[in-house]
Amino acid sequence: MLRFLSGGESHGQALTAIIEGMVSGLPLTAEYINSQLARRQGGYGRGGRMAIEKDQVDFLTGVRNGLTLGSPITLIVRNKDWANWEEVMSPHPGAKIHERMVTKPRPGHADLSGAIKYHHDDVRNILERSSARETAVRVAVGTVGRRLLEELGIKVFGHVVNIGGVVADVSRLSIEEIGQKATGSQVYCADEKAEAGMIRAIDEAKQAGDSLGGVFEVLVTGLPVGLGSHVHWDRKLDGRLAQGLMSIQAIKGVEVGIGFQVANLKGSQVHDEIYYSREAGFYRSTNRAGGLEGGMTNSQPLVIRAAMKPIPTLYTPLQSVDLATKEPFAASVERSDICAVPAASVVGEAVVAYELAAAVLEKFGGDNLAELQENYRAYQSYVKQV
Ligand code: EPS
Repeated sequence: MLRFLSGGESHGQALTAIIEGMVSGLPLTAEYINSQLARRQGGYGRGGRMAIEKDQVDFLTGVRNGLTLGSPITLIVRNKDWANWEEVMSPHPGAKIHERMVTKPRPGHADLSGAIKYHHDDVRNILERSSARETAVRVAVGTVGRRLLEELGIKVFGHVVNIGGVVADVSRLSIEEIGQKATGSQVYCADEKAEAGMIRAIDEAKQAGDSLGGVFEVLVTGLPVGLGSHVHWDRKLDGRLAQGLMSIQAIKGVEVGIGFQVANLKGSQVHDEIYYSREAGFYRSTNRAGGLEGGMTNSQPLVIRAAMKPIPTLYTPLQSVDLATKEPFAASVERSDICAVPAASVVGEAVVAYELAAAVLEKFGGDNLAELQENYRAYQSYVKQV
């Protein structure tokens, strides 16, 4: 069983994670993970914090000589901004907590519910952990999963399909073309015309002191049939993927395949008919299900989208009430991203890669990469002769 725990505050010393259950013998380097961390830091619309951070991972345990050991892998991503926060965020008694105390809960954040629930009169004790800064280490964790998937020929990538209502049209592009075009784009979008509109929308939102959300899509190719299972609710892969994506900060909805459109269409327009040929085996001519049927992969590309709300830390003040005085006020902000949908697409890839790696390890098992690959090959031979 693959599992992980993350720790860390946005302006604390570092973000950390421990991953347990990865096979031994998986080639893994910090450079490989760092390339994904850099993608997460990019994207048009980010704020001042990204000029401070240059996220780099270190392995504290579980990796030796470029290979996983099979033991828990401890990852650390240090916060450069810690240097400016050391006295305020110090773990030791005497920390200068009053210098940056927050009593004004921001609408749309965890601030108010968290402060009440955890008995804090300083909202900072909530916002430091609820911050999307945590996604840096989540990308590092997911990238370990991505590495495993690569060994089986499974490729995961994400692209932005909507920012603030500017919608990309990728209907004429192949999956490979979407990947290539999104990689060269400032907003990780494969449609150049929409990209220009998205950048304009971000500039306008910035001018107006506002923020923008959007939608990203994660695509996965090279999947075998039968990851996940129909037999019980907590083994259904669509459920696990949705939970992973919904747990990303600011994500408000998840769609698989044609998604919510299914509600408006007839059954004959929704389901992917089954065909067979000697060369291809069982195949489909459509992929409306987005590669998942009955909680399992069906060997078609996985297509999953997530909707992100506009970042609720706004330069335009929103009405709220001070926790200490109970006086109304209009929330103000010193620093914020305008739009983090491109970054979220990288986080989404990582989350999907992690869940798929967990499903791969569950299905094919083994303590070592070679053992897992052998099991995978045997399954592929079985599937070919069905
Ligand atoms: C975030 C607020 C901003 C973002 C941050 C997420 O940070 P700060 O409060 O330090 O300006 O930059 O994102 C990251 C630091 C990151 O690495 O993505 C929030 O409140 O969620």
